[in-house]
Amino acid sequence: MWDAIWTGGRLATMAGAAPYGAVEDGAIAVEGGRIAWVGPAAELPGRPDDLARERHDLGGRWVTPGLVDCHTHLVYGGDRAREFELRLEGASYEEIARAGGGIVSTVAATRTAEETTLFASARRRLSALLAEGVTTVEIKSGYGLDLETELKQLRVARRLGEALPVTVRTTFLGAHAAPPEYAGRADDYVEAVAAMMPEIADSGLADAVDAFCETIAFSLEQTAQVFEAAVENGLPVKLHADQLSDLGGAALAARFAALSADHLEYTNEDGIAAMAAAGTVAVLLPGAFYFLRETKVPPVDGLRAAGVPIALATDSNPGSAPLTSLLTVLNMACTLFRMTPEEALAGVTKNGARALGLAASHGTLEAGKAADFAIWEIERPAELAYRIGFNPLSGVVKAGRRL
Ligand code: DI6
Ligand code: FE
Repeated sequence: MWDAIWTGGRLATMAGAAPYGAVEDGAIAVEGGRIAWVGPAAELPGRPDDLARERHDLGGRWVTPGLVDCHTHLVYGGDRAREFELRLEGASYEEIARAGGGIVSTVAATRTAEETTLFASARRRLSALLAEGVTTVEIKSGYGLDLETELKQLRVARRLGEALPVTVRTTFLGAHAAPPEYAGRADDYVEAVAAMMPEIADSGLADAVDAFCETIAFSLEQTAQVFEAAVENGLPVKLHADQLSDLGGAALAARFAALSADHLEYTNEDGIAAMAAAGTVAVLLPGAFYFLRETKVPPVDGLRAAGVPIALATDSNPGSAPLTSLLTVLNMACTLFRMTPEEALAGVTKNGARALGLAASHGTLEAGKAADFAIWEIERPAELAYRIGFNPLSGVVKAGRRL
């Protein structure tokens, strides 16, 4: 006997050859938090009532894998609404960053914030994501820029995963910006970040290491130094690459077998080829593109042609993407980047999981994977990307448990 079975629904398994991996009149059985069986109800090995202790009728609704938001900066203090006003008066994101605003202002607010305050504000943002079917989220540090505050952010991220029904993967982003005490001494700060790595790894609070490789942040050489320290300490890497200029960040990420290279607006052909060869996932962040009014669209055709898996994420952060709606990201990816609704959904399921190193356990509806799925009141999966600001979620199952 399985723990529970869901029947009478349509499944977008995101696995197999059919569009969306669709199964009409499908069934999903769960056992011990995992999917025990999934497929057409007609192929079940018996009558549903005889197969499971609990039975649920999906009433013709669609089921997708639980959504994965594979790039967020959810834990931070303060807000940047004033900076938003300044940008509307004509200041650019780079100008504000150079003038000591931007990331550094959030760093000041995050350093002084109590852990309970950080937890409460991040919990509200995370809850907004979960209300749209997210069951796995990545959360970065990067607003502490000293060991103590980076660990504080990572602890809050871990605690969020314990308090809410969501799998949290954490990322150490010490190399997000040089903090004020290292102003004009980026090389020294990079050395300090590399020196934090053993303690970060020993803490068990970080699942990966990220850096911001950009003219206004860290160079290729500085990024490589951070990555070397990460690899020495057994942590996989990912990179904010080629967001505002073509520094060759994607190729550097690939050289370190990065899980993902993210943003990629300016990534060139060589970067794409290197990512394809290394199996590095492209994480596109249309929310930041929209909010910064970028005009350079990431090379979606080139990524597609090279067979690089494309994931999508909110990049939820106070400066460039104050956004807590992954469904909105699906629409933006189609409208702004000309991705298909099917590609967009794959970007927040199968490929999002892959970007977190969770391809074997998450991201598709397949036997053996985590029983994380979302149930939607829709007629066709494309609706998830088509509507704006409408939430058709009707239920979520996390690790086999109905929420
Ligand atoms: N790229 C981004 O878009 C965010 N960080 C990064 O490396 C912006 C973070 C911020 O402005 O607070
Ligand atoms: Fe980011």
